[in-house]
Amino acid sequence: MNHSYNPRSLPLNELPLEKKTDQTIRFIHTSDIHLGSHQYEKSLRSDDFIFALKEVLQISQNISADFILLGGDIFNSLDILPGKMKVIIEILKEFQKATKGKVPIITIEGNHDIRRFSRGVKFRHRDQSWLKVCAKLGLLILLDADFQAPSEHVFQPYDFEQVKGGKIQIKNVVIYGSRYLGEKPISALSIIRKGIKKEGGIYNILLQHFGVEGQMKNVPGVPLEILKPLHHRVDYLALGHFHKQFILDNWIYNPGSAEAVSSMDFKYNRGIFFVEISGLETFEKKVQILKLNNRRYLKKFICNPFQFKKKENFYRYIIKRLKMAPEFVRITKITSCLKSPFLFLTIRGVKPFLYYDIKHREFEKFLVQNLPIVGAKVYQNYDSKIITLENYL
Ligand SMILES: [Mn+2]
Repeated sequence: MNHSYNPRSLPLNELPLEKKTDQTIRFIHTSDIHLGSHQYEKSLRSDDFIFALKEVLQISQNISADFILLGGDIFNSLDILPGKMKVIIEILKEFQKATKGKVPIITIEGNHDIRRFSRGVKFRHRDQSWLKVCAKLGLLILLDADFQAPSEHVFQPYDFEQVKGGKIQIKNVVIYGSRYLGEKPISALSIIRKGIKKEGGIYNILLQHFGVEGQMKNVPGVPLEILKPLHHRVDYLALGHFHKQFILDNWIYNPGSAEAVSSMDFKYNRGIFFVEISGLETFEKKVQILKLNNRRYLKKFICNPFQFKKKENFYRYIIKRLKMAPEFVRITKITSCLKSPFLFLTIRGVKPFLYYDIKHREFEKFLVQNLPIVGAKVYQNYDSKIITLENYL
């Protein structure tokens, strides 16, 4: 299934600087930035997501992109701290200024962008999102389709005055997009297909927020067979939703999350796509995978030598052992290091006393307080049958 997957990635300093011809279109395709993630737990970590956005914009500027595609889940939820939102708006404004408004950012709403998240309070979705606010401010183009309309009107050209529309043409590329339609939007996909016009000399991109079945274990997605009829009208299917990267049959592209949103994400192949389309009729496509400068992570394994009588002693022993690790000795010397890592810790050896059950949350918090790390995930592997990090990597 993954036969067309090309895992080569390009170091950012080797990006092309040559001038492109008038017939070449360049764009960046990224997704799932999850701005606002982890904001309450650790401010430093929440800035990682903003940094990822900034980096995407910087790269787009460096390669003289014609546009940027964001495949949804740009925000983690409707909850975001005002201070963070202010920074995001400033970054988008600065980008617009630096590129003289000539590099539109085109996006759609993912499931997270419209997620109700006010804890404990029943909140009815009122058709609001931060993406809508950004679109109203003229900072990005938010596409959506009208599924009630007859097929020729499902995708209306984007109207900048009304801040509304389902498609936009940039040079000889037409980008179609709609909001999140559920995990398996089978019937909506047939409406979408009929709404897309296939014209000679036009390269069609469809921007969607869903996954493909089989690409992530136990995560529902659209069967590949259902997508195949779309290929007659869509040259490049730009996806978001699955945080793991995949490329299928040389036309379905999912970049994966821009920064690791959960601890699982650290293990996935992720990045952004740098796409070049050249030739007015032939549309030769070149796709390169770029890796963003994401938060680093460290894997450590500690063998517990004996049954400590007190939990505190066990905790202290683990910290002492970790502090001796060369990586931490180095990091401690560079204080307030922005790139302090995320720690994956597996503890093996002698099982601690049953009466002090190690609570992962509490232990992880303790590790963060006592080490130069930004977050931690603990695995206990006293019994070899337990699945640990090693089984995944
Ligand atoms: Mn997501």
